Amino acid sequence: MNTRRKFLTGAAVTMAAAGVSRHALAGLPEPVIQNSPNTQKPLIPNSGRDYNPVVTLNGWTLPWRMNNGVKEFHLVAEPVVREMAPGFKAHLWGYNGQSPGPTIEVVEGDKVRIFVTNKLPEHTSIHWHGQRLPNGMDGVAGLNQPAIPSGKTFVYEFTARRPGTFMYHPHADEMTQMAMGMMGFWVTHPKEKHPDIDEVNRDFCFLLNSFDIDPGSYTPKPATMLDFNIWAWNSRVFPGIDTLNVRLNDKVRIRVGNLTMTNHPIHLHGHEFHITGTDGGPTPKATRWYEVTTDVAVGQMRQIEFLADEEGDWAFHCHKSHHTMNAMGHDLANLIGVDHRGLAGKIKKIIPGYMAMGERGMADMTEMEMPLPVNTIPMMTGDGPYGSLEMGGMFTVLKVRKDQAPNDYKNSGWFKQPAGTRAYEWKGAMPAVKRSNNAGESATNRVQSKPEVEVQVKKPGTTNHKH
Ligand SMILES: [Cu+2]
Repeated sequence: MNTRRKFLTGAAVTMAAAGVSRHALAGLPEPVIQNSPNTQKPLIPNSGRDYNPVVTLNGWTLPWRMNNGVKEFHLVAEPVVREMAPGFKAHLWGYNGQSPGPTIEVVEGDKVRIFVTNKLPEHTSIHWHGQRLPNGMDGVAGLNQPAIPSGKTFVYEFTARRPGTFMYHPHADEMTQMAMGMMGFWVTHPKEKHPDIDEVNRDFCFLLNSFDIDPGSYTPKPATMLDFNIWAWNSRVFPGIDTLNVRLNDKVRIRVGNLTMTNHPIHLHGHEFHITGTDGGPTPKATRWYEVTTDVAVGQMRQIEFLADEEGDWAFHCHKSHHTMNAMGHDLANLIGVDHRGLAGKIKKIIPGYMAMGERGMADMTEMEMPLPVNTIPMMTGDGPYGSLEMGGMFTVLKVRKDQAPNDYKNSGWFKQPAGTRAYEWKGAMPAVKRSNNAGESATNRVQSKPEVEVQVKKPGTTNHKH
């Protein structure tokens, strides 16, 4: 556990007013607004019970005010401009200056009061996904409460009854408001040592989210149901997603919540992990087994833990390969194997600027000097020490380093692989190719007495079965 220290709010966090006056203490807490899309330092608690804080990937934790033993937070639902990657800004809806909203961190048993101010052009509400709370605090507009009208502030009050990882999001015009980026993370730390919750050295969290933003435009299309083109972690896309920087032999926890409209098999290289928690709470230890990929379904949270005992730069990504792409067109013709020679020149006479692509696969896309519309990033990008990674979207790197200091989250650059430990080119003689003459057959010989018939169809009614 950390020794108690002063608030570390990060340089980019600005208080809406300097300090809190005695008068203000009786009223609404000043909202804290975040201007930066960078991963902020963990927020060391300065009041209430102590805990080991989380690090929100490309995000931040909301500071609170203690008021007569109640932790008070102020969320402001509002339109925001979110930088999703350098060179690509999106006009989203979020909370307190960013999408997703800030992470809320409390301790099991904490009394919590959340003021929600609605600065959107339409009504909203907040549902506290996974929490045990009074029915009137569950946030389903129309069912549990009237929606929060534009311009009004509502107050949610409940006790954080069970430890775990939760999410928050509107439950009013959900399709629009979630498609616009309204969501956030909530972590309730255990109040004492819990048999199924281990202490870890690094505790990361982020949400999976997706958008449909046409290349060259800024605003997501809220009516899109499944055909999204931007696959993001905390409203960032690779190479805009920060790396997870850890020290060799750190025990690492990563909490991943899915508020997209499809599932994401999240895959870690170089290590095996346990699922130590879901949005239902910590998983009993006897139920855990090792995985390297875990599917996070829609509306689910999965919490993974592992020992980072292999030094290096390890890919960490969604295993749906079109989710590691940015702004991809959905109607590309299949050109693999098509010989364009001679054709491109002829087409160019009719369509100036025509470019043949895809006949050797899509990797050439990363080298193509194709003019992009403003506010658009290439489909597959991000350079590593050995060239383009040909990745976008839901991808980042786990960096395990011997010399990473215990509370340091800095990116230390590319891993220097020890000599003789990298894949290398074969430069010796190539043996002649031998072709198998029974390729595709089973390994054991078959005696074929009559010609094979692929399918035998019997029309209903013509069978001479006798039962
Ligand atoms: Cu995915």
